[in-house]
Amino acid sequence: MPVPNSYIGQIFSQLADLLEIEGANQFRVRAYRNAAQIVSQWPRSLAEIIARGDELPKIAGLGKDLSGKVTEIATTGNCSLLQEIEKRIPGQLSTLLKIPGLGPKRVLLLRDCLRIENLRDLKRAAQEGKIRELPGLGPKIERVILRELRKPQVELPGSGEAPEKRRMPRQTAEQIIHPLLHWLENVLDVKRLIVAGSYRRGQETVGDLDLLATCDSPLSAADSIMERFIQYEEVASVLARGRTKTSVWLRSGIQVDLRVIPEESYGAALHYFTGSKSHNIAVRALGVKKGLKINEYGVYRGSRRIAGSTEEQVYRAVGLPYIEPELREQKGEIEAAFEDHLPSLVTLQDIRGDLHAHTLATDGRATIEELAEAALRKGYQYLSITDHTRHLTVAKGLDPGRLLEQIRKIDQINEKLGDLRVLKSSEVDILENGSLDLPDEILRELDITVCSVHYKFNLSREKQTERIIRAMDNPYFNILAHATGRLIGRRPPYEIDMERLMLAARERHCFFELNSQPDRLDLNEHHCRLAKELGVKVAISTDAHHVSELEFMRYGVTQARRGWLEPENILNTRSWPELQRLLFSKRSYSPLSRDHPQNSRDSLRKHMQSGRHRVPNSDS
Ligand code: DGT
Ligand code: CA
Ligand code: CA
Ligand code: ZN
Repeated sequence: MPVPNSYIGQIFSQLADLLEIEGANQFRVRAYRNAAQIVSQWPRSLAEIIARGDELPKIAGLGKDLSGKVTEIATTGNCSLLQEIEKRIPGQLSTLLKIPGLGPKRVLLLRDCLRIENLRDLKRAAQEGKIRELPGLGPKIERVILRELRKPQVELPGSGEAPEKRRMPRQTAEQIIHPLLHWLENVLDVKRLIVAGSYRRGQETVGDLDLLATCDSPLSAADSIMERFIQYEEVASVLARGRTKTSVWLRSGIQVDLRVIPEESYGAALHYFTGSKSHNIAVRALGVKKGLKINEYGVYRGSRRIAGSTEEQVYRAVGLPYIEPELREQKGEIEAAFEDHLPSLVTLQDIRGDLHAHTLATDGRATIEELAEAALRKGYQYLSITDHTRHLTVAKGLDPGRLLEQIRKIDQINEKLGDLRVLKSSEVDILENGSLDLPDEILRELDITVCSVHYKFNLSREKQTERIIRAMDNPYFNILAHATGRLIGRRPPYEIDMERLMLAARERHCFFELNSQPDRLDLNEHHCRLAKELGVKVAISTDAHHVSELEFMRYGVTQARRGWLEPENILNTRSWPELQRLLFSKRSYSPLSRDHPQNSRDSLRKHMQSGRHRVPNSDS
């Protein structure tokens, strides 16, 4: 059996860790880390391509050297470079990497400060309470280490076990399902084709894909559609084949279940296979109370079928209005439906602009003009250019001089552009002490800011929360970008007290970003609901690094819908003048006003006199 992409990815990620431990060039380390990510999420099996004797597709981020390694791993199951480095690295240092929370930097710290070279040393040091004393570690990581070491030993990848059944990011699932739908569309007599399951509910990751096809009774097209399904070139194996249900395993490592149902059962089947299971159970229970039986074929009173061709009918039969798929998680939606309090969820059409995008000036791959033209084509009213600031050197972050240059350029572009306003903005680094990475004199020139944490992820919950609140005190802080720093499947969120942060944001007239990058999607759905409950507005932003990534807005909107958000809760459903009014309210807030009302009045007076738009920073 060919090695799965995830296996190749794991080897790359091991290589990155070991190279980092060895002190290799950081660009080389990053190249392997990127490659690990790219390869793991690549929708087609690379080993299969190689086994067929085909050439590997051109994959951005995978140069000649890395492609060579992919071929080596795919054909031999091994990587000679990995074996070499493992030999070079003394003792069992690399085994320490298996402990969650221990990356290369910490492993080196443990070695240099406590002479820890293997799991036994690690355990002893943790038991003796020595690890908590190291800078950046602490009692929590010590507890994690002890807990991990009590578990039966974690296996390194490549020890021959079956590829684990992992949940797939939504974007990857999307890339896989579209060509398959296209392939199936051509079957004669198929009326409808739709993806149900967690995918339709908008979950950020999916376990498997559930496809529904309808045709006229008595399922005239069932045989031909199943036949075409198993002939799809990406099918690696057929798990089960029946007339109405067939399951296959695709080369990309995901299972697809296809069900064929009669057209008149469309609504009942769609409802049934969209789930969630717990939502369905609750709906069926309501049916039972009314003497109804609900299954995937319809709603029945005794043997008489009373509904089932649309989902609306199914809900109506149990006395409910239609419930959007994103809400069907048995998390209050049924109660809300009964009380007629279902949210009117935000849609892509409600979005008026994008408040986070990067250009060639830092780590983006588009010019301001290209992004602006694309935003204009989308019918947006505004687009923020938010390049990084100087602290983020890996992204060529802008210093005040370069930012001023960009500001002037945006002014010129705005004179030429008709209906779109390019907003002067910045993704300002929040420094470790909570100050912002640009002086107020520069921040003052911007229309809006997004601020974010890009380093020191490992601060305690308390410290991280304080750090961000301190940053929000700055009068030019508008939106907290990617609030948890997580990368789905790769990096856990950093520790913060979300409720406290949101309360602080509300008090300071700050906002939260829902980052639409498909591997970020923070805020998660629970955070979105919390924001709504606490009255904190959310900006759905793409954080685009390329023109095509402006399309990521749909992932953000889906996530917002899962979080019950309505247009009213979203910042960028506003027109620019409305948005400006919301930003304006930040002015009336000064951190000093809490402790020193006099100071605050003074600064406000000064502000009025100077005719400035915003209150000068208290410490400037
Ligand atoms: P996933 O695939 O793990 O991301 O999550 P789902 O929700 O797509 O789950 P899946 O694929 O097992 O099933 C799809 C839907 O079909 C599920 O949401 C509800 C329905 N379903 C599947 N099996 C059963 C079952 O045994 N009983 C009931 N009531 N519903 C089921
Ligand atoms: Ca599923
Ligand atoms: Ca399934
Ligand atoms: Zn960022």
